Amino acid sequence: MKKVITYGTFDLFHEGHRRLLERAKALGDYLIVGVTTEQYDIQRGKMNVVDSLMRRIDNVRSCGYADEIIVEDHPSQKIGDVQKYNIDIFVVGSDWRGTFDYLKEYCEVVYLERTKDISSTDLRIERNRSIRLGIVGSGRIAERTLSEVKFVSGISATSVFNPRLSSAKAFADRFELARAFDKYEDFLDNVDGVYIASPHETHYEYARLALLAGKHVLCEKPMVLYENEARELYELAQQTGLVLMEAIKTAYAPSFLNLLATAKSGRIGKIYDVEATFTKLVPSDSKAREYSPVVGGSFTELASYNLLPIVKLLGTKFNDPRFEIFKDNTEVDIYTKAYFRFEDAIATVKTGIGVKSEGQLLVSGTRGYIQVKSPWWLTRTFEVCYENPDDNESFYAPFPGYGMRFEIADFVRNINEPARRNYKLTVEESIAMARVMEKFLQVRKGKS
Ligand code: C2G
Repeated sequence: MKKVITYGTFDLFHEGHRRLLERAKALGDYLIVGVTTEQYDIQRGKMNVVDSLMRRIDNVRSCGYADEIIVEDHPSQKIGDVQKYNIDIFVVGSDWRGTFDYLKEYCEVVYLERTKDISSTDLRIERNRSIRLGIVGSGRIAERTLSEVKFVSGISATSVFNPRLSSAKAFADRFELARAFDKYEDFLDNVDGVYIASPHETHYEYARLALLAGKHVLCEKPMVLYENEARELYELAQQTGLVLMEAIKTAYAPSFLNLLATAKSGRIGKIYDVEATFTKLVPSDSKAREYSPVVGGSFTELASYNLLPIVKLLGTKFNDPRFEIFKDNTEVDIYTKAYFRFEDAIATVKTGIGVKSEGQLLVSGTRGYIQVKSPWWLTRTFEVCYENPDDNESFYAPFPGYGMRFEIADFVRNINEPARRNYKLTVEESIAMARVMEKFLQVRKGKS
């Protein structure tokens, strides 16, 4: 008898799950399905699981392919199960290709092509339909975000748009997306929400058209470069009852949220200073996005991150920022320092694509300071330091993968619960960031 095993969360049981189990069963005579526990899903960074373990087991059972159902509750369980149950074939979807090759020592490992379009005609499954996410742009950031989508339940990337059809098609093939488009309207017709990761200057138009077509929008930072554009988009989202979120991943990460709560709780006293640095050396190249003449440069590329802790901790009521801009031989800034004066506090942003510095975040208060070492924007640990170093405290929270799964999870929750407020990055804060970008571009232009 040929024994097959497969594992999964099987949340919001859908056509992709059913087809996977059907094909897994067809590979042998006896199918064992491992269903993950809540605790294990939390541990492995799976977000937004909706159904209880019992319900997920019931759904797997009622689809009729499993001969036996077991529970998976820790990372190293698979090797043990393969041995214990005398397994011949381990099966999983192709979104995990390569990950489980270590099992080849114990059994055959088969990656079955994942189902690209999970819409189903089965009524019971249809009720649980996932949000169909369309990807705008097919560069590196889109790739990274895509690799995170599979960790969020209730959403599935199905389509990609690129004005160059060949690029869209190559991307769809590589990431097993159902459809590739070069016509934006057709693309919008096929999705429920879009993730915009195209060049900065195109965000506004893509976001506007998506909202007008009734689609939710998650837009890479900087969402827009002009204050009135930000206002217009948020008004449009409000009028249409759609979700519009600026994708600054740090804003949604547990450790960063913990840092904000710690700083706001008065632990370091009254905050007088926030200093945020982000530098990323990029070789000078006129073809690189970072050096694109009008909207490239270190500040537009990186400052959204730095502005985040400033607006979160000190608010949005600052005087016009003062910029020190260094251009070297390029059209754009390779290093910028920006000063923000609040009524009784100051903040500094340092960004560099041609100058390297320690990428730290430092929040100074009357009783102590909070320090997050580089790379602070991928916040994992932070330290609260006092006059007496013996009193210092360390905090930690995981930041799995590339970290986009938190913002994607919030995007899904905000879509499913329309009354929910996006307190992690408010409309006002996002608009304030656009105001800063606009001011910066004005100043930089004036200087050229
Ligand atoms: N799947 C699929 N097509 C989809 C979605 C999922 O073929 N559109 C497959 C997955 O590749 C997996 C199974 O269905 O083989 C269950 O998917 P999930 O519930 O998302 O579970 P997953 O997180 O993939 O867990 O130990 C757990 C395993 O590592 C897999």
